[in-house]
Amino acid sequence: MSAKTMDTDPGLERVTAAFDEAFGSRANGVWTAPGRANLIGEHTDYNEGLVLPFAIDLAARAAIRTRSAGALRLLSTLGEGRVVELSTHTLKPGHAPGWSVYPAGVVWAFQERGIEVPGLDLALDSDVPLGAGLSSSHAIECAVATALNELTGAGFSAEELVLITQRAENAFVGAPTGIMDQSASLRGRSGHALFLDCRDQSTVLVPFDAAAAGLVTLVVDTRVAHSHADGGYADRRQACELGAQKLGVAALRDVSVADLDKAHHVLDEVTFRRVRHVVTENQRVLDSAEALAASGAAAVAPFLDASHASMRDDFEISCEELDTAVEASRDAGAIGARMTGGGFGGSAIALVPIHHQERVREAVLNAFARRGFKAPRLFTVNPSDGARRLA
Ligand code: GAF
Repeated sequence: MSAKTMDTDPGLERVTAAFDEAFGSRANGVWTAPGRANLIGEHTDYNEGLVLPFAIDLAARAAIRTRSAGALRLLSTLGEGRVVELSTHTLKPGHAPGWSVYPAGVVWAFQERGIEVPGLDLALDSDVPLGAGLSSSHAIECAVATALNELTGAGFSAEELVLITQRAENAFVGAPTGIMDQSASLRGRSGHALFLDCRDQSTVLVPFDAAAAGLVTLVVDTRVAHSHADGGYADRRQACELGAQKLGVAALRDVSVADLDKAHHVLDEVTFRRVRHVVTENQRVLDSAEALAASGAAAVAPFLDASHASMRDDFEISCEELDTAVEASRDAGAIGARMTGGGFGGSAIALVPIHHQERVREAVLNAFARRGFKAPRLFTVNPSDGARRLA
């Protein structure tokens, strides 16, 4: 591995050292995949709608060496230092413990696609905060999928890898998620947000340069842990499916803002509000992508605020900590803010003028302290490249 790559990714040294120590030899290679922040377009992906996420400069890494037998030996620097031993021959949903469900799920999903996966020694490391709504699980899955794609010679396209990692997440991990997170992690590009049509996986890379607009993208990790395998996410997905069925469409993607009046008479009050969120959110994604392309990062700010209100009031997936993060940052000078990701905890993002950054950070910390919430973690993120081989 070159000195240059070692310099540019501090996690590389960590993961190779962990690998060497656990397995007593060198890895064949190290692959990385980033977490994501979603600029806008929440709970639209599984409704075949539109999203505008970006890959962030926090990532997972997988150091891997192939073995001839079917043994999977898995280590995570975030675990208790214990190597989890599984077999490629007997993998099945529900049988991989703790964090090992993510790499094992990807191996399983490759096998399901007819790819023979050899035995593997695999060490994981990540600096994507866990359970913070920044897609730490997909970062691991996408790093492992990118590695297996090369090591097995499978040669899947990015679009196929998206579906394979979604299958791992849905059927092996047990979280009924859509395709946004892995698309951002696999297909993101430095300096850009990824406009993705989740119906056909077509994409447009839209330049997203906060600094050029005098802004930073501040993340407020509320440290309220969430899991998409919990009931809330599945419940919202079901409400959307019910709405689509009652409205006689294949997916809520097919409902426009102009159709909402009619939908009001057909749906019960709660389902209507769930539907209204998705329909108006799709429109906000379109408007945001256009505004971003035409006028730069500051132009998306009003859509972030409207998106947060819709998630808080119509989709009901925010929580007091997320609302506090959004309100405090807006009051202290952020030009737009919203919760990001699946909700029920996790993180909010705020577009903050660089010169107000300290004031906003302080205001958020103070607001959390006043309300007796756990202190949030605050950091900035930048759009980064998607999954790739590091060394
Ligand atoms: C989670 C899921 F993984 C995504 O597929 C998406 O539905 C998101 O929540 C909500 O927009 O991150």
